[in-house]
Amino acid sequence: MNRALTLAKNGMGRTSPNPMVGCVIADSSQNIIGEGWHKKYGGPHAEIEAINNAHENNHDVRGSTVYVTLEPCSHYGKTPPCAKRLAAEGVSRVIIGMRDPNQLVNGQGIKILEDAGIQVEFADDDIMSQCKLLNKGFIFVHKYHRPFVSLKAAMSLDGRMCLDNNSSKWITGIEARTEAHVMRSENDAVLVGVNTILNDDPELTVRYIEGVNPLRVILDSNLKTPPDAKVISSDNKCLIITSENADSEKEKILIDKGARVARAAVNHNNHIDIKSALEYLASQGVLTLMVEGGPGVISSFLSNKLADYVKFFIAPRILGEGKGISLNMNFADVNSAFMLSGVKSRLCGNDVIIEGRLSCSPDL
Ligand code: AOF
Ligand code: ZN
Repeated sequence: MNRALTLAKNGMGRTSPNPMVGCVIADSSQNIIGEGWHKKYGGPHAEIEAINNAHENNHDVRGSTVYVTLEPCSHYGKTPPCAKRLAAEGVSRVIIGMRDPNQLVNGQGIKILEDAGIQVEFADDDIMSQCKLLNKGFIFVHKYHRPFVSLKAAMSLDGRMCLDNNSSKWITGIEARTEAHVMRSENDAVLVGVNTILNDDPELTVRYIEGVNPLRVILDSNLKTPPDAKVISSDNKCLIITSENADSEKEKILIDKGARVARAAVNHNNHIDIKSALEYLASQGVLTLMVEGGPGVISSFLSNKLADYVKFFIAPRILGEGKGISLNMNFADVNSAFMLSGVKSRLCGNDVIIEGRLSCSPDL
């Protein structure tokens, strides 16, 4: 199962809106005779890749044990059902990392296998939680109809994200920038507010490491994004979410420059409604979202309790007045305030990274 998980991760950035899946086939002496993973959206599923790999090496999979990180599928989608193929191949045992939350499958893959006389078992709890964590976005979209949201923010020791004049570029050191690029490559989309575009003119791409560029999303209710902003390019991966009544002339200019523009509901402050934006992103195949915005955007995800994970970079600086995360929230006591679980912390250059799962996030 560990090997199957490692293989699954090879699909990072290429499988959404489908899951990352890995599969290992072992003979009766527990020798690996085939392995595969889901390489890209629309392509063969992991189980089929592993069966083909075994056949290419002249191995017979009859009587074998199949280790797969996700319940084999039961439906005719872009490809025929893997559970039926496994039954037809005559495998004896299937060990599954997690049940498929997709309603098209959800238990029916297991039923096909069992009806064919195949022994089906679930992996242990530790493996199961690793499988769920790997496909947290896939689970969230199927269970909660929104992406899994990770907040990334850089701040000073006194909790400031920028100065009073909004200047915030490079609070943290160069090492932290590489970390942010790793995080971008692990998410389907990265989101900022228009103020970050106006203040910093970021590219929001993966450059310091090798990895797939995420969709770049800007919350911009009045279409203030400058048409020559670096974030817009002709790769069809820049999406501006604006309000119903935003100026259609401005929209046309941005579309001509290569941006996609979508309309979403706004709240009483004329800010894009976070829940509507997330539902729209899920409908566009975004399973995992990294929020890299300034204080306003980070605050609104937190105060709407629509954030699941935080990774905060704390720089050894004191910025004084300026802007920090302001929540407009009051907790009655410290214990009822947001908590992180599974906390990890480490030094990154001269900055400290603290990350963990937020207590307001629903179960995987
Ligand atoms: C994958 N890769 O390795 C497995 C999947 O649209 P389709 O036909 O490719 O089916 C996608 C669904 O199949 C997906 O949502 C999930 O429920 C199931 N299993 N999908 O893309 C795989 N095993
Ligand atoms: Zn399948």
